[in-house]
Amino acid sequence: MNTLEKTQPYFKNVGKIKFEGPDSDNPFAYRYYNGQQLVRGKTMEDHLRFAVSYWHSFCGDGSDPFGWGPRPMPWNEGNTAEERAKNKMDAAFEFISKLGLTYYCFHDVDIIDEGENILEFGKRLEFISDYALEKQAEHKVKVLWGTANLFSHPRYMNGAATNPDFNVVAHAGAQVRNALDTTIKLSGENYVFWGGREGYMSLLNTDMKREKEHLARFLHMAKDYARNNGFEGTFFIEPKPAEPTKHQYDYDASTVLGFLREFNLLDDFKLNIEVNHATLALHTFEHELQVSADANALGSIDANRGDYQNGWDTDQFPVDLYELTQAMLIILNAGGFQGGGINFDAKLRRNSTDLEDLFHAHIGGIDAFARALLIADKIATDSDYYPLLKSRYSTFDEGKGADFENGKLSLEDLAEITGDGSHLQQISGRQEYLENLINRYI
Ligand code: XUL
Ligand code: CO
Repeated sequence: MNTLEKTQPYFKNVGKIKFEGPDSDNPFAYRYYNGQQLVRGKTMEDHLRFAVSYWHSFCGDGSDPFGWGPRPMPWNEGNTAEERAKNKMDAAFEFISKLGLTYYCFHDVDIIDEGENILEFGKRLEFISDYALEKQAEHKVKVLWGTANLFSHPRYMNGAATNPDFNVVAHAGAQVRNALDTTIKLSGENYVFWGGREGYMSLLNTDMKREKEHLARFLHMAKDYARNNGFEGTFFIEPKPAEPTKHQYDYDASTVLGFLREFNLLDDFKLNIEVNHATLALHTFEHELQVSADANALGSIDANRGDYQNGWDTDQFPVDLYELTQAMLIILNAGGFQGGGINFDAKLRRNSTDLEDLFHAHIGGIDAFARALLIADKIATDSDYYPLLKSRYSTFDEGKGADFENGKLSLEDLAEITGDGSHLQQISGRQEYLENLINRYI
């Protein structure tokens, strides 16, 4: 008997997760996520475009800086890298289909071990992507985005595209070329750059200007290569301020937009906003979404949540309806994602060690987002939220306010209009009223 027959299916105790409605007491059912249900003329599935992330769900064993991983991962069995990679892929597709989802996201190193060197790694990627093509067709599952892991291997300790040593930059280029080839072969809809080590630990040994120029040059090369090889999807940059480096160049959405604009990359690149990265940058998730949406660059999101007491990237599954409702209001108002979706960049807690825990985590996150979508839609259609927001700026809709917006007034005109200032009124921002409004609809 080979390992495959012995262990499959991996999630024996769980069947297909179905929508059973809010009154169901089945923990292995959706209460709110009903993929085919229409919201504003579009199915929930098309609004939310959920993806399972390969790294947390099938590679992460729960290890942390203080201890090795307690999580059993039966799919890690196998005598060769190829066999192990196939087993892991079987587990991944079993899981994604049982959740009834359409997408997954991966790093190159998630789907097969690197091996001896980059040439060997390239061959292994060709092998496992052949298998992925079969699995995708069989399960009707697609790639939301692919990426290259340019941060785990020690060769990248000083950065990848921003490494002060050109030889490492070239190696990163080879790895990204292979990851792009794999993504294109699997009809991946997008490609992500998260610059984990593109930044510095100390400014004392860093020529920041030169490193950022190298990053831009590298992104242009990757984009040109992908476009020349038939990739029509969107590239995403995923901002994060720090961790693992002290300072990351893709600090937050505003910083990344400035960078993309400076280096003429805005036509091809949009943003992938991650909740816990936003809060590490001392912003709310909603703030980062709004900054991206205002620039017409809200590409995708990495869904998770941080911990209010811990300062690091805890990558917990999302559960907070109040926060998610605010996020969905922005996403709906932006007309949805530009090419992307909702990738669960979230991991189980170290002590969640049952195979079923992976289901509870995803079901919870999926239902929380579905519920937030329904609530946000109700707020948008039934409440006075948007009219109130709009009316706050109504003095700019006509007369002198409209002249101001249209650039028809000078500073002297403003002084003349205000006169002695005696006609100014106090107008409440009504923050608490709006906070209660959100709660009312939850
Ligand atoms: C790390 C992180 C990454 C990216 C992909 O904080 O979010 O997993 O999403 O490299
Ligand atoms: Co992420």
